[in-house]
Order: sequence, then C-alpha cells, then structure tokens
Amino acid sequence: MGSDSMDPHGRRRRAVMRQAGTLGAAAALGALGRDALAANKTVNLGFENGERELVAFPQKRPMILLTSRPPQLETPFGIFNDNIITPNDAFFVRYHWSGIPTSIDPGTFRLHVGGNVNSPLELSLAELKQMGGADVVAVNQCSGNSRGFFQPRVNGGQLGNGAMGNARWAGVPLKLVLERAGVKAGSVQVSFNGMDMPPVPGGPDFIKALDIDHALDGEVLLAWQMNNADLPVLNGYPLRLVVPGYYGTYWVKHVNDIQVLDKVFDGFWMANAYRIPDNSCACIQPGTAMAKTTPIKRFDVRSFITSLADGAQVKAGQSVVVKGIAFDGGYGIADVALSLDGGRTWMETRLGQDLGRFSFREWSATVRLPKGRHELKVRAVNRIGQSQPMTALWNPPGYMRNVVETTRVVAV
Ligand SMILES: Nc1nc2c(c(=O)[nH]1)N[C@H]1C(S)=C(S)[C@@H](COP(=O)(O)O)O[C@H]1N2
Ligand SMILES: [Mo]
Repeated sequence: MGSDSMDPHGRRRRAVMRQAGTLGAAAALGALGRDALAANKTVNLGFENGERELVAFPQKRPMILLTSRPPQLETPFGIFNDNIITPNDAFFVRYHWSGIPTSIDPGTFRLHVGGNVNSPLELSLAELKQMGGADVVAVNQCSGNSRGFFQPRVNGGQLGNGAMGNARWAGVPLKLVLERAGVKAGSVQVSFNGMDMPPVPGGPDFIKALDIDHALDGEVLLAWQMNNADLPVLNGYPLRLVVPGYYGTYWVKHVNDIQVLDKVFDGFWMANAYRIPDNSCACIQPGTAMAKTTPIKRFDVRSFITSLADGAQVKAGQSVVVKGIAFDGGYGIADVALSLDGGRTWMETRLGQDLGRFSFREWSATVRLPKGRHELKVRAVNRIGQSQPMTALWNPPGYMRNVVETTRVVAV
C-alpha cells in the first residue's frame, strides 16, 4: 500500500507502509520520508554550492544529504578520523532510482542464478549462509566521490569526499555459488540485478556485469553482513555484491538475480554509463569530450589527512600528531609521505595496522609547525608503484579523483 508524505524539503514522496509483525526492524524502512529527520544542521563541503543539510534516515545517524529520493547520503568526513572501519550507521548511501525496496522479508527472499549454467538455482538466505563464510575488509567508494571539486565543474551528484567507507564484509564467495550452478563453457560475463527498480517504465534497470574470470576469482563476495551485523537496508539488505578494489558501482545491493552470459552485457549501466577515457590516466583535456571509453574498474590511489580540517589551527612549536587514511584498488599501500611546505619537501609517515590490501590504511606522523600558515599535503604509493598526481586529472563524468590533497593549517 502506498501513501504520500513529505520529505525534509517539503516535496511529495511515496512511502510504503511498514507491514507490521512480519519483518524485523532491519528489514523495513517504513515511511522513509516521514522518518527522515532533519537534524537542522548544515555542513559546507568546500566547493561552490556545497552547502548541505544533515539528515538522519532509518538506521543512519545524521548524514550529508545529496538527494532524498532516492536516498543519497555522504559520510561526514570527521567519521574517518574516529575509526579505520566506518560504522554502519555512518556508511554512505547511493542509489540511481527511487524505486528502492522498503520492506524485505528475509524468509521469502530468493537469489536466482541462471543463464549459461548447467542447473539454475533459487537459493534462500539460509541456504547461502550454509555455503560457508568468508570475509574481507574492503573500501567501497563511489566512482564520483569528490566530484564536486572538479574544475571545470561537471554534471552529476556534487559529492564531497564522503562517498566512501571501509567495512568488514561477510558472506559467501560468488565463485562457490556459480560453481554450484555449473558455469558452462563459452561464458563471458556475469550480470547482477537488485530489487530496486526505475520508477518510470523504460528507465534502464540498474544491472552491472563482471567478466567471468573476475566473477570466479574467489575475491568477489555475496555478502549479508557488514561489520558483524546485518547489512543496513540502505546498504543492500539482505544481500549485496562486494567487489574488493573495484568502484562501488559494481557492488549491487539487494541482489536477487544473477545471470551467466555468453556475450558481453550491453545494458545501459555498462554500455553507456560508468565509462572512463580508455587511456592510462582515465583523463582528457579539461572541457573536451571523451573519444574511446571503457568501463570503470579499480580504484586509483588516494590518501587524506583526517585529523585536521582545512583551515584548522594548531599550537605553534608543539608536537602534533597528524594522521589520516590511504587506500588503493587492492595492491596495498606501500608508503605515505607528508609535506608541510606545499609539496617542496616530504617526510615519511608511520603506517598503522594492516587490515588487508583492500582496506583503509591508517598513517600518522608527529610534526612541529612554526608560527604561521602551512600547506600540508599527503601522497600515497601502492605496492606496484602507483601514486597520486600533484594536479587534478579531469574527465567529463567526474570519476576517479585522486589528486594529492591539500590541508591548510595555521599555527598560532
Ligand atoms: N541495487 C543497486 N545497487 C547499487 C546501486 C544502485 O543504484 N542500486 N548503486 C551502486 C553504486 S553507484 C554505488 S557507489 C554503491 C554504493 O553503495 P552503498 O549505498 O552501500 O554505499 O552501490 C552500488 N549498488
Ligand atoms: Mo557510485
């Protein structure tokens, strides 16, 4: 049954009523619009038109609101300084279509596996859970994370740096499920579809595909847990794809249909969207158009200072621990260097606990800053020598930003 309610901006939204009794709290979003509480606070993301409201959606603390229909929420950046693992209630949320599932019955949920297989499957959550557990700590990052900082500006969600998060994901390796179905010879790709739908007929359903070798590599998971708890509804309850090292676009939420294909999947979200310039920098001359494109894949290398916000004050002449995070597409972080003078000289930092090559890696350094203004920069290198550019690369969709970040501080 549908009913109308108002979102925090007073726009009309359709809300699906909670079906009392049959569902656990975690399975029901209830009347999203009514429950989303404006915290009556705003944050500024640091680019023009970067003023955002903080709004609490079900199972979430107040988060930076990009859109409410569909829910698109960014993690307030300070969260990344508190813990190397991003808490579930602060983990970012990204959807393409407003037709998101608002009530899911874990008892009747089924995962369908079909296409180019010997025996198509229909698996319940209980059956999936019996297939054994695997887990991985991995960063999920949106392709458009930090898009709001692109110069010249580009179309798309104007995100700050909070469309990323690091969690321990637990589930079953996709490989085991595909092997149970029996992948036939000649298979080329595997497609993944979730329970969300375009709200208008003809809108392309959000379906993604991985190459068959990738799908069978044992690293890709069908996950039901995040940080030892059920997935929050907005992060894909009851089951999502986890593709370590790859951009979030492949991490299909509420996944309930998997098809093994004997040709390259040509759906909109692979053939038309989430494509980058087909060259080594995934970049082109600012303001020009892309020629040859290819689907986006692995993260590039990134690093951030988390302990000091841009414009922060520190005590002059006293030792201060500066810390932050670094990550890459799965080779692992080898080194993080810090500059206190705008990039002229660099110092080594200490790396924190290693939670695996797909995780955020903490780094820290003890510094003393003389009175005055300072430009701090941080640059990571991964184990295959990839690093970050000193000036930002550009592409029309605003993907893969990984410029060396600058944090200005004043020592007083
Ligand atoms: N079913 C479904 N899964 C989806 C999407 C979506 O729109 N629908 N968006 C993808 C994109 S682009 C990203 S960045 C991640 C974000 O994951 P999160 O919302 O759990 O942070 O989900 C991915 N999985
Ligand atoms: Mo994304």
